[in-house]
Amino acid sequence: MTEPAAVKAALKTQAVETPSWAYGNSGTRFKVFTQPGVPRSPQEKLDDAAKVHEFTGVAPTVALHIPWDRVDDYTALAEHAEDRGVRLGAINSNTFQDDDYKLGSVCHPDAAVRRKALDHLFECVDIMDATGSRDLKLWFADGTNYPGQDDLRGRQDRLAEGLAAVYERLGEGQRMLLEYKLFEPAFYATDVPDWGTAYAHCLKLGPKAQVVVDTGHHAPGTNIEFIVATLLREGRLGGFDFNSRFYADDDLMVGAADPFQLFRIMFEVVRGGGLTPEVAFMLDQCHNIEAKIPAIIRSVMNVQEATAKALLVDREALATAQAAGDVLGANAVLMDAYNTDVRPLLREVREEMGLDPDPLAAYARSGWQEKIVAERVGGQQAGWGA
Ligand code: LRH
Ligand code: MN
Ligand code: MN
Repeated sequence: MTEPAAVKAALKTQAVETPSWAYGNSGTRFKVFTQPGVPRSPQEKLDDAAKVHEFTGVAPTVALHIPWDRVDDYTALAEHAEDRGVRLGAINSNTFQDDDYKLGSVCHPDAAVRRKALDHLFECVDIMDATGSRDLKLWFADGTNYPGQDDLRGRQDRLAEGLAAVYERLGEGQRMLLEYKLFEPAFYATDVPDWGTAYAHCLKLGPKAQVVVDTGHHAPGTNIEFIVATLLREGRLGGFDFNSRFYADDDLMVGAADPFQLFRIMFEVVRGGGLTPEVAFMLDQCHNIEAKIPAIIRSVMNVQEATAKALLVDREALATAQAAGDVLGANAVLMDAYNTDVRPLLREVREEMGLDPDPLAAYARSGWQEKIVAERVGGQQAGWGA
């Protein structure tokens, strides 16, 4: 059994990055619902993210999405974040919302469009230079809708060329995280559909290229913890986009649909030595119908609970049962940890960190929600889900 003090220490140093776009209005292709008090600017998104960190103590960084968070002065934006006790995290590129990208971005058959996409990716690296961000997160909506529409192999060649150019541009201490997604918006063939494709490209590029696992980007039934174990084993797990799903890329609160899956993923992270800053634990969610800041607090708490349970697995007993071929015994060790109520432990952790043991209640009491509802009129759309 892992010592309680070690479990607590690990939980105190855990860091969950929240996404700027989760603070804005969002919805589905049918309707974007507006909520009172949502941020009107990237600065206000950071103000809200700072509240999540204030009440959880483990959400010190905020991911940006460009151009959704475009500002004139990124150094000033980083200072704004620091003044509020948070830092800017991963820079997410966006090569999917312009008309030019109808047939793809870095995989597009037209060199001029590929150039435009590349220029955007270079701009993102410039922004990282200004913000001090370590990670460039790349997700490409590239793909085709019909067999024969474009040459599958040719698109891979163009992708490799684009990625190599971005890799070249990375500075000291910077990384690129390549995100895969099974389908959507392309319905026939996506150019980076799975971890194997992402891994193959990263392997060719070099150690600064890492794979990012968005938990909503797989076929139903996919064993995501196996992918996590494999990538960690190969030293190529750059991070997560956490969220949960019932059907496709639902972007619901992490741990809401399947807390057992989140536990299994976190167990492989712990088992593989991945609970380190080398693995970025990011949320990628949209809160279409629920209140945003409390939903993000809840999500951070869900990650903490899964992590606590993963840390509580009696690894020695598990190894003994596994070596003895004790199928039921080994399974029971894992389930014992999963079935532990870790909420009292987390309350203690928070108290020891000088926080309120109940972050949601503390936020509700803080008056922040009333303040932003009163002060902010005309909140920004997240830029996603419209
Ligand atoms: C794509 C994705 C990717 C984008 C984000 C808004 O589905 O997961 O990470 O940047 O959503
Ligand atoms: Mn994502
Ligand atoms: Mn997604």
